[in-house]
Amino acid sequence: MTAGPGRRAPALRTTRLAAHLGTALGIAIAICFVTGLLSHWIQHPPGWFYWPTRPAWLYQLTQGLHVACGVAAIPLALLKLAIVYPKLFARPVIGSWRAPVAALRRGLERASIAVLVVALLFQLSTGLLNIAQWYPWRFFFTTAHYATAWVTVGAVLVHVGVKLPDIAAAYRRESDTRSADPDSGPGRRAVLGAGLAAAALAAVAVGGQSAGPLRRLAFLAPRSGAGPQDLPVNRTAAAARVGTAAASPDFRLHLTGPRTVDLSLSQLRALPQHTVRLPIACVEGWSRWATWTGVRVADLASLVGAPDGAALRFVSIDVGPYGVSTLPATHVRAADSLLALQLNGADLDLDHGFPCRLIAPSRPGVTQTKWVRRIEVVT
Ligand SMILES: Nc1nc2c(c(=O)[nH]1)N[C@H]1C(S)=C(S)[C@@H](COP(=O)(O)O)O[C@H]1N2
Ligand SMILES: [Mo]
Repeated sequence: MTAGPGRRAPALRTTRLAAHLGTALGIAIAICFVTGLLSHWIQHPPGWFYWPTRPAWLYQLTQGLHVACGVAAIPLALLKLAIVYPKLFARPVIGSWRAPVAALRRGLERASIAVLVVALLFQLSTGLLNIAQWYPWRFFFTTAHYATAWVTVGAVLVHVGVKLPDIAAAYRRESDTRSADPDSGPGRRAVLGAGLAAAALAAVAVGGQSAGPLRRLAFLAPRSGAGPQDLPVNRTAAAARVGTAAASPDFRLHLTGPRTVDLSLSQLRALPQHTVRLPIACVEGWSRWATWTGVRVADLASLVGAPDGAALRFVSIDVGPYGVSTLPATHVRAADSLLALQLNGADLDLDHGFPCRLIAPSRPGVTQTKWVRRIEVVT
């Protein structure tokens, strides 16, 4: 700090506060990054990737954390920006060539902050718009959100690396002066406390939609819980333009693999039926448990002679972006992966995928394909 002795305490306070807010923000960003990567890999699995079927709520947890920490990061990021704001415009921009190491460090610091601020604000705002279900850019969102995540994390690492001495000093000075400097506490603690409280409130207000008992507190959540059969609907049959085809009495489910089988709805109903409790856990953060009844995916796989390690591709009547999903072999074999015909004790509502839809444990909602028309063995 370059401030004179008289201004030393406030400057210190600011540095400490920035360090504490930065730590909280860093933790939130780290959780967002890891959970986001998981969600990305589940939907676009690299060859080495393995995602378990147990516990059934695993994806509900990771994605709930993703959304809650992302939302909590918004007040933390704004507060941190407000505190360090004057520094962003400090002169000289980089420094003198006479002290090249210091200038390099400063240049790196400023560049990483510029990238970090832009990338983080982009991540938080697009993420928020997405959970508010305003996405004029469906594809652009996932691709851009994923790519920018790497940029953000890279900028955080550079930023923390460059700032490490300051961060360490801020924490060290705090333990040195905690008792000797009683005045420096309350202001900083009040701001930090307010920031964390705002973060927690934001997380519960929006992210609480993922957690059973907290759902009632999720007053900012875009999901009211409305929808037929006590389950929200992301895309209705009308929006997907599948109503007529899905409700047609001529409906046939086509199974292709080593053997090819066509099944009518009554033939599907005549197969052994199983009932499971599984959640729909949407990538946008909302989730809801329900009781599903239908045919085991594993039974359908055997019906067409699928080999043991085969994945299955579920193709919907809906030709939109979420009309196809590939179920990995681990989930094909899981006893609670169903081609569901019923939801909460009644035939699926048209909006929930009548006549049949996929429901599997520990998977993103977006992969739980509705209005399934064809199941292919992937070789
Ligand atoms: N064919 C098809 N299946 C789909 C979708 C879709 O748009 N089309 N939306 C998915 C998404 S994003 C979610 S969260 C779940 C929601 O299921 P629900 O509408 O029955 O609650 O369905 C998934 N299955
Ligand atoms: Mo979803």
